Amino acid sequence: MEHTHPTGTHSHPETFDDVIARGFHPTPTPPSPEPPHAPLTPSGVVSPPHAEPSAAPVVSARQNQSSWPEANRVAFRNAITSMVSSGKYQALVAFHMDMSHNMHGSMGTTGLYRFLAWHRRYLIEFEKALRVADSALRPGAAPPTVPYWRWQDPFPGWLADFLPAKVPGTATTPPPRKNAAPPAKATAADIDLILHQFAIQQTGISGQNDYAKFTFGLEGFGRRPDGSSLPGHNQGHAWVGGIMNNTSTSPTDPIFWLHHAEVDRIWEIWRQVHPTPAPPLQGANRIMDPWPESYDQLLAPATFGYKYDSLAP
Ligand SMILES: [Cu+2]
Repeated sequence: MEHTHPTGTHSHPETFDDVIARGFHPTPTPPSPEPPHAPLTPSGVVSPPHAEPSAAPVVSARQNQSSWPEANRVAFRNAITSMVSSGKYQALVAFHMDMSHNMHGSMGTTGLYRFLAWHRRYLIEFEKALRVADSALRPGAAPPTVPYWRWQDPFPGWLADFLPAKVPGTATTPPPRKNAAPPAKATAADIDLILHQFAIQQTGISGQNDYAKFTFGLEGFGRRPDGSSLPGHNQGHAWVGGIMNNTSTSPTDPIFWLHHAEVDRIWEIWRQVHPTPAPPLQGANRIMDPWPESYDQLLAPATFGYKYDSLAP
């Protein structure tokens, strides 16, 4: 079956409900292309990608949205509203609409393997833009981070009705959120299964390793021991509904960033215990385009200025 990945302006956009119904289908591993755009120094030596300032970055803790003070919530909303006004927000959404980045398991095996690192790098890009917008509004204030939304918690009430960006390609306001099953979103017991019983997952990939089994469950393709669907990331998108259910334009909803911060945090919780398993990505597939960092370079959040205030599920 041909899988299509229509854009948000398509009359039948692919939804996360569609992805959940279709399930994961492994695809043959493509040949290993050379990494594109390898920056060369005059001596021909590959330079470190994405040269950072030599000073160590300030490392800020991403926090649980439910315990965020009102001042942070106001600052976060104001910064996003400012990014929408400047067009920066829509430019960020456009990265996710470019399916050539191959960053979801709905696209096949390579997408499954790229899902976590690609979205980590995407959140870093968002957080940088958030800091720029906030520093213009609140000069000298502590740099904001993206908070995380634990899936077992209710939808963050402080983001209710906050949908400042229009649907890409149209001038329309996004449809309202559903914030209800079906599908159910993950419970604490489901997150425990994702973290601790990942070994039961059957990806269908030959030679699947622990990384494949873990990310398969976290992205939302997994099964509980009783055979029922194990809710993860995909189900969170579909549960929120509205534009969050659109596989292409979902970052239009600001909850996207908090939802993916939780994906990233759960990955980090798992990775502390399982530091070795890695996706068998080769060549350019290991580079999280359109950014220059490889999978391996994205394994140290502090390098990118963040950590989590808690690694408790
Ligand atoms: Cu997502």
